[in-house]
Amino acid sequence: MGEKTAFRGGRIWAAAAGAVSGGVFVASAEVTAFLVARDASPLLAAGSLVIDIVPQWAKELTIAVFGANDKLFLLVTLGVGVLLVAAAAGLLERRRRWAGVAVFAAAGIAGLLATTTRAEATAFAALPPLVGAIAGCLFLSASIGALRRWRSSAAADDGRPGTDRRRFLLLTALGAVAAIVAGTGARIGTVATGSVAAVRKALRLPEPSSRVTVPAGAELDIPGLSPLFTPNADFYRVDTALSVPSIAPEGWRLTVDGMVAKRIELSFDELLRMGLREYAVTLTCVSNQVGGDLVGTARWLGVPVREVLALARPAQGADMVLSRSVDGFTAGTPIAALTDPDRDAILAVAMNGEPLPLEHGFPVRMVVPGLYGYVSATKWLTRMTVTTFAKDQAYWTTRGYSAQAPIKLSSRIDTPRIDKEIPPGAARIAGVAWAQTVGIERVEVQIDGGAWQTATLSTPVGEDTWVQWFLDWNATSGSHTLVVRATDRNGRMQEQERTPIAPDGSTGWQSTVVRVGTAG
Ligand SMILES: Nc1nc2c(c(=O)[nH]1)N[C@H]1C(S)=C(S)[C@@H](COP(=O)(O)O)O[C@H]1N2
Ligand SMILES: [Mo]
Repeated sequence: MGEKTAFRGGRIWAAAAGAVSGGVFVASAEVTAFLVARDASPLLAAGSLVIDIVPQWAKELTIAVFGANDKLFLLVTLGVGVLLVAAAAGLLERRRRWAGVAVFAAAGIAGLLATTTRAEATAFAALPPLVGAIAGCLFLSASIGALRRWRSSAAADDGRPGTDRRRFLLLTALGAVAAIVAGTGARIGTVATGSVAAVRKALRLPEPSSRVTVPAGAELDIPGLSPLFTPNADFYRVDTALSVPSIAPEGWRLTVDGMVAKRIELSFDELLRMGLREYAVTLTCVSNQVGGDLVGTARWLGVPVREVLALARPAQGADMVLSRSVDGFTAGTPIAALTDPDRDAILAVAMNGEPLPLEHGFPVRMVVPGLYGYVSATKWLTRMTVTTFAKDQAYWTTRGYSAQAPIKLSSRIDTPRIDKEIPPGAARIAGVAWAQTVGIERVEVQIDGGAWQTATLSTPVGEDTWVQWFLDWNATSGSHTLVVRATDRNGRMQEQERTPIAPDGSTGWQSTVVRVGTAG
């Protein structure tokens, strides 16, 4: 009979089991977020939602009362709210099976909406709330089930209440400990390893002291023609990185060492304080085939490399800077190209108006007009060693490519395309041409082996950017061969002879075939 009165406080136990289940829910979501989607914690997503929807006066009041701890206050409030709702779900579940589980399922759906509707959400963002809800529901159902068994065995007084009581208490205690340990562990892990994507998104760069002026007529409006500035999403990407390095600006350091009077180290903020300027530069890959698309133009914000090198004072006799990426890639750039006051070699931090995309070298990369990427454009830059070509070899130099590799002047036909028939009549042949550091003087097009016709050029932004060109043509039905060639401002014509990309870039005039349909 004594055992019968031992079952007391059924409501409190149910509330406790509910609260622990809530903890299991949140902790499982945090662990999943840590593993697959660092910025898809349902708790934080709910927090952001609250920040977005609470009225301004409430925000100001919170900041007035809690100061810089306002976010902590929000999270603690949210945490307490979650525990209260979960405790209520425990009570509901005790009264009616599935009633509490339904509350958890609803919370899971709310979490799903919160994590998946954010602008930067990936498909993985659905996992943390899903896994959390499933784990929470299972735990709630199991613990309230154990509580029920304890109660009924106490009522029946069949000698098992002691065991059932221990089972319930053990389950609840284990759940609580596991939730606290795994939940805080995952949260700390997520914060410590930070989502660099989120840091990048929140990063505000200082205004540059100068901007690129884009003259009237720099951009032609012709369907099928490459835009003057290549959108970041369309910009070609070439690197040896299996997974994109993720470096937070806070932890970033640039070391300048080697043949220098003074070895220096710069933080990201120190680099920014040197003053940003904007440059328009066309980047080109040595692997670009004639007519290929491993070339693109962007507006970059950066600091001249020569100003950074000047801080370290390179020694006489040095003729190369070996730049190194965090992933081990290296490029060897002639020091003359980096210190030349007439060439805007920069350490770039932004691309087309936003911090460098992670794939394009966040937080800092090199951009050197006129040199192929593999000898100059080191992404995820971390070190510049002043040295000599005789002493050091860069990544691609030991793999069959030249140590020195200026970009070869080239031209490309963008439209009409070889794979798309056009109607007969007035047509526009258009494309781009580049001769970085020199500029394009003339682009000529030859149709079906006839006379070379001079194309109209867009107004150049500068000698480091490509120009667009077009030629009007009266297309007649049938197949036609188009050939393009460019001449730079030094009077040098693009080489006609075809050579492969190795060891220092392809040459040759692009030739393409256009099919023109019949009228009507
Ligand atoms: N860290 C690193 N930087 C790198 C490379 C690389 O493999 N690793 N490739 C280079 C090459 S070959 C080119 S053409 C350019 C391409 O820059 P993008 O991917 O931003 O277009 O980056 C250069 N910088
Ligand atoms: Mo490249």
